Formats: sequence, structure tokens, C-alpha cells
Amino acid sequence: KEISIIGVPADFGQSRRGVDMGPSAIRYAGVVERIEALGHIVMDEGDIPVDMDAPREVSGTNLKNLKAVTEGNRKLAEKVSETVRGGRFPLVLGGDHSIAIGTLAGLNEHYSNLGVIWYDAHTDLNTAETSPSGNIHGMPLAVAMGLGHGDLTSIGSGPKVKPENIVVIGARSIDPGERELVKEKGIRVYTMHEIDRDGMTAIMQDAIRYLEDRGVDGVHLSLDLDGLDPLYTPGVGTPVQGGLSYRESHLAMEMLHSVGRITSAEFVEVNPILDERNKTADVAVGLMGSLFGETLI
Ligand code: DIR
Ligand code: MN
Ligand code: MN
Ligand code: MN
Repeated sequence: KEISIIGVPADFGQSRRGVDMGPSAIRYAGVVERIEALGHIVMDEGDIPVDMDAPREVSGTNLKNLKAVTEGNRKLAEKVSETVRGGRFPLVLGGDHSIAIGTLAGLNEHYSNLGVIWYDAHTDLNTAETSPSGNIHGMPLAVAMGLGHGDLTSIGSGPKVKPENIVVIGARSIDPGERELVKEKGIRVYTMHEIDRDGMTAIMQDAIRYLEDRGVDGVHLSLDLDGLDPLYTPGVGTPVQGGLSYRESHLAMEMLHSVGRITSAEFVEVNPILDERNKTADVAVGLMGSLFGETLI
């Protein structure tokens, strides 16, 4: 594969500073070397220019830093689209999860029936009306379905993903409005309950078959490091106990590799200020290794 690494040093989608340094932390953890060692051609495209001096707004719309989030995502969408157009696999490094708005907008230029795997403790299905925090990193999946503030949904054209083409894996913190939307839209959510009960192997097999049955023309992996238990990934802004283990997560990535259907990926919410000796970035790079074909023997 030809893989383009795209850094997005942005933290405007939530309120804890430091997640803008995620791309650096992941690079220091050796992402390029790790993936090159698997025989891929890796191009580090550097970072999207994000204006970190943009004013931080907290009032009004229940959409914190709407302007800055919108601007960054417009640039990212363009970069992702250009990458796919060039036949390369976009590997996007966050940044907080609001950057998925731009990634999915860019992908939408090239896919008409995209599948999305959302690996996360949260479902990120809030809108300004339902969000308890006003943080846009809790909204990108709703935005991608075409729900939410027009400034966000109008990045790129039309809805970016159909509700029935989404699978969420690892959810354990779901707000009331999100729960309603999951039911209303019939979104496939594998909560920690199902994963505990059936095991990661069965869950991934089911998720992959589900997306295949939808006839998807590509599959995007959006991996929020808070999907894992904070034991393994402490460097995240919104840790939630009772998460996916290190081994379960590697197994999931290994299964995705062996199916060979992932066409783009993003790894988000690595916050080096909250981390322990870059542990979370190290785990992220290890998971990317498994996703791109690393095996134990
Ligand atoms: C919460 C937290 N559901 C919110 N969301 C997070 O603020 O909307 N997403 N942390 O990753
Ligand atoms: Mn998230
Ligand atoms: Mn499309
Ligand atoms: Mn999350």
C-alpha cells in the first residue's frame, strides 16, 4: 500500500489542552518506521495548518469553537480527498475526534456507500440540542449523517455516511439524546455488554459481515484511543473505565487487516499532556502496526 500520514494538530473540539500535540507524539512513537517495516510505502505529509491562536468561544450555540473546528475540517477534507484521488491510503492522526468531520467529508468525494467502524467509548452522536458539554468531538458521527449545525454538515456535500453503514465498537458512555438517535436510526452499536458476552472475535466477524451485507464500497476506521480501557491508554481527555483491552484491540486490528477491506483510518484523542511516558501514542502505533499487517510470528 501507499499510505499518506496526515497530522491534524487541533484541540478545538473539546476543552482539555494538549491533544493538538497528538500527531507529534505519534510520530515520536515511530509510526512511519513501524509501517514501512511492513513493506508499505509511507509518505508523511506533515500537518494540516491549524490556527492554534484562533479565539476560543464558549458561549451561545452549545458548539464550542465552532468557527475554528469548521475551518480546520474544511482544510482536512480537501487534503483527504486529494490523497484518495492520488490512490493513497489516508492515515489521519488527531487531534480530537471532531476532525472526523473533515476526514469523512473528504472521503465522501470518492465513495457512494462508505462503511464506518467507530471504535470508541462514546457514540459521538450528539448535536447542539442534545450535547451535555457543547464539545464538538462528541458530535462528528451525527454531523456525518447530516445532523447538526449547518456550518459543520455543509463541509463537503450532502450526508457523508448512512446510519445503516455505521458500526460502533466499545461504547460505554452514551448520552440520552444519543441513545434516542441510535434507536431511531437503527445504528449498529456493539456496547461493552455485547463484547463481554460474545467476545471480540464474534463481534468483529459480525461487524464485518454486517458491512459487507450493506454492499459498502470502502470502510473507514475511526479509532478514538478512549475506546481502550484507560489502563492501556491513559492519555485521553475523556477516559471511561471498563474499556476494551490491549489484546482485544490488537485482535480487532488483526482481523480488519486479514479481511483487507479498510480503505482509510484515523487515530484520535492522543493527549501527551495527560499521558504517561507517551504510552498512549505507543499503543496507537502498535495498533496501526496490526492494522497494516504486523503478526507475532
Ligand atoms: C460526551 C463525551 N458524550 C459529549 N464525548 C466524547 O461531550 O458529547 N467523545 N468524549 O469522544
Ligand atoms: Mn470519539
Ligand atoms: Mn459520496
Ligand atoms: Mn471517545
